Amino acid sequence: MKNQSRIWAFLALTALFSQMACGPTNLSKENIIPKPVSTTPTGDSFGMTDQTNIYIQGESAELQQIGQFLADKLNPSTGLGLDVKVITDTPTPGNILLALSENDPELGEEGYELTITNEMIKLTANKPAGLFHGIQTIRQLLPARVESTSAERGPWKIATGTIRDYPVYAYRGAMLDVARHFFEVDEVKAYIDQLAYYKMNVLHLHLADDQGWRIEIKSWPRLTEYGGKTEVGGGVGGFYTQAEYSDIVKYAQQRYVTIIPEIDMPGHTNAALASYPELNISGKSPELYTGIEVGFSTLATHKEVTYKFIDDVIRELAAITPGPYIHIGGDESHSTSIEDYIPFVNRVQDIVISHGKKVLGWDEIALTTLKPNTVVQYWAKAENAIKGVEQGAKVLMSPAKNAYLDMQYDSTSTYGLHWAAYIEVDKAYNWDPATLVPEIKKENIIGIEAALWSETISKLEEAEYLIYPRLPGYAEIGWTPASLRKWDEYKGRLARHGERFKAMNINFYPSKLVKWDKK
Ligand code: IFG
Repeated sequence: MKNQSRIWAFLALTALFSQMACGPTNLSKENIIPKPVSTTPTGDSFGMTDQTNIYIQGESAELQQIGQFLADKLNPSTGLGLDVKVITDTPTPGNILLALSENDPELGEEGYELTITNEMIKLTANKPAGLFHGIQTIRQLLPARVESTSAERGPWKIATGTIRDYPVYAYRGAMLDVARHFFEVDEVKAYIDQLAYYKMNVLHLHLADDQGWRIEIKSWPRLTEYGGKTEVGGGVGGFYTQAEYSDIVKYAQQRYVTIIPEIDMPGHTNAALASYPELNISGKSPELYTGIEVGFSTLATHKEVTYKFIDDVIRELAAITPGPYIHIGGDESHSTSIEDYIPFVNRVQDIVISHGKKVLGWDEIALTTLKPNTVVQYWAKAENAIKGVEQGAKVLMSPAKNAYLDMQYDSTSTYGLHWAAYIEVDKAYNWDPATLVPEIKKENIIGIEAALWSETISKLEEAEYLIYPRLPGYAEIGWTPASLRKWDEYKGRLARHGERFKAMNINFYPSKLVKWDKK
């Protein structure tokens, strides 16, 4: 008997070492999030060495930048010194090739095809955005320690096969409320990096609210000089100069993330009202506000100066926002009568459109006459979103009971609120935007957005406790067909991302619903 067990032990160790030596060989056993549309393993592995380089087909500066992004992510941990080189024909074995394909309609604007043999990694896409998303898959196929910014031991091998992948929804976003508590430029950039890692492509910045105005408007300087100087709890607040905002926009663009700025109105405007008396119905400014009540403020919707103000704000914001949308808020306008709210929102839509942008607004705006390209962001009242559908508007799905990242996991959560629901990581994943509200069909939906309000958090580390581990699930809901999404299978992949969160210094909530330490 003893010999028998010795033989089994020997065989097990041989298998283990051969697995480590020749690397992973089953591409369909990897833990990619979002789950790719199709994966075909070929049972071998590819190893990066210090001879490996990244080749781009053609002189494109954009491909160069994408190649350099990959090199910058892999070199610190692997120490392989990957260079980016231009090539006109097929590179020699042992390398990575990025190339735009002639035409692969199934992949669309953001899809990619990743073909891995034991000699080469070849990534192709119709557009650079697709290559950029494919880069994230390559990163996730490598061991979690590849995400470390310090030297890690190899080998650096990935399983061979082919992945063909493309998203269900075009809009896969997150919202960060920088008004209740201000977040520094570097914190916003770190979040953008994380969104890109999970193939999300929109960051909606909630730039103004009762507690603070966070974006410099040169024609109304007191908005930030005075209206930006505090936050919930009475802290020092802060704001982005237009140069800093443009820096964030550029950083996001390089990661194929679109910035959507929000100026919430006519409610949620105490910071503006405190800065300029003329914007108030009474002509008098309220004090700066550092609490967390909502619904008590309104712009003076009957005064012409209000629309001059809005036109100036939207003009300056549109000029530094390359993305197609400006979000006008429109939520919780409890101090604005509906008779005043409707013409106000109608007029604000015209102002945004006059500056070449499309309108996004919280679901209450569906009570007004929506312009052709206006999008309704469903957060609280399905009946509002349905009114939007009835007007022919697209819906952005952010149902508070499923997609509000500031909801506590359970009653013991250190941060967050629970007015909408407690949202554990399974509830955050177990819903389908296309069937949640029967009257809102897939064709009415532009995409999904997970919203993080910052009443109870004031820095990225605290935000990450609420963002993770739920964000990857929202990324998968936005990217992967619902037919491929099953919580019991997903939670196994998510568990393996715990090591990735750690390697990226992400302060995640270790939900008990996930076996984080199972090897
Ligand atoms: N609702 C408010 C937010 C924020 C949120 C906190 C929307 C659209 C509750 N409006 O969500 O300003 O206070 O969970």
